[in-house]
Amino acid sequence: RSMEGELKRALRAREFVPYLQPLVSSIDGKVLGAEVLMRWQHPSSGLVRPDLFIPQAEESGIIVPMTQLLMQTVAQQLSQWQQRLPTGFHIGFNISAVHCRDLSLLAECRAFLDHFPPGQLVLVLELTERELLVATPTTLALFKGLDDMGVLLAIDDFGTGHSSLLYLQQFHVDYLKIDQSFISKIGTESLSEHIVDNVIDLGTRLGLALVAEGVETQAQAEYLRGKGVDYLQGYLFGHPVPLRQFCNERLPQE
Ligand code: G
Ligand code: G
Ligand code: G
Ligand code: MN
Ligand code: NA
Repeated sequence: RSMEGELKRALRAREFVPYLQPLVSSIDGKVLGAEVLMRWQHPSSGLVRPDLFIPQAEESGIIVPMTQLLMQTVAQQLSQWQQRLPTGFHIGFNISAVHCRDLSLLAECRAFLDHFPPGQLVLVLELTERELLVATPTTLALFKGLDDMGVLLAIDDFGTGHSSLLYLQQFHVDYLKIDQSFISKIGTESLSEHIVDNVIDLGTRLGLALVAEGVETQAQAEYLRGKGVDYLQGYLFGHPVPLRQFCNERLPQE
């Protein structure tokens, strides 16, 4: 069977499952939200990491129904934890550029938010800086509609691409997620360590909230807090785990 056929089979069999990784405040370490990371629970190969199937899913366009199903699954499962979800809890999904070619995301985000009382959840869409969107009437209408709905937009892998101020304004960007390749240089006392300062300075000058990804050490966390980075994510605070485990272990007790 072709990879595309195998992905279609897996989609029908609902083998793509949500893992959640916490997003914490750099000030007090409080869990403010989570990023949803897709995993493939393959019947014979076990758990497959996304870098092994997301690129092919994007090429064939199957990533769109895969993401739609992931959003539905997360909405259904998470709504069962409503009593323990703090008000304003952030839930982030990774969205591929192919998903932004029409306006379907508007209805999908609306359906997601409809599972929760107004204001309880903040929906965040993460778009990678590696594949920047072109400003067309459709993409501008899409992101205007999302903005009107209160959906936040984050630029993922920030620092690896080349988003301009105009780009960030046109698409109503709210957050920049600093790529983990920069975070890993903190504390190495190398020339490349200083690149992270430039990325933070750029983000700060753009007036956007900053999230650091891939934080693995206390030294990195302290450095980032000192530089005014508000949100941290990484193995130091928690690995991506199945949704139910995340809710059991990381949501505040009633
Ligand atoms: O979860 P992990 O660390 O293995 O993620 C590897 C890559 O796969 C990251 O670039 C991440 O953004 C991407 N990824 C994970 N889940 C999704 C998803 O649901 N949709 C898309 N488009 N990318 C995802
Ligand atoms: O591209 P995106 O940022 O969506 O992907 C996040 C990826 O980084 C996921 O594959 C996730 O499992 C991984 N990740 C998350 N935290 C850490 C970390 O602290 N260290 C490393 N090496 N990878 C991480
Ligand atoms: O076990 P794990 O690698 O996910 O833990 C990483 C960090 O997250 C550790 O600093 C640990 O103290 C913290 N942590 C683990 N579980 C919880 C939890 O249920 N609540 C909080 N607040 N922190 C936790
Ligand atoms: Mn991401
Ligand atoms: Na990233």
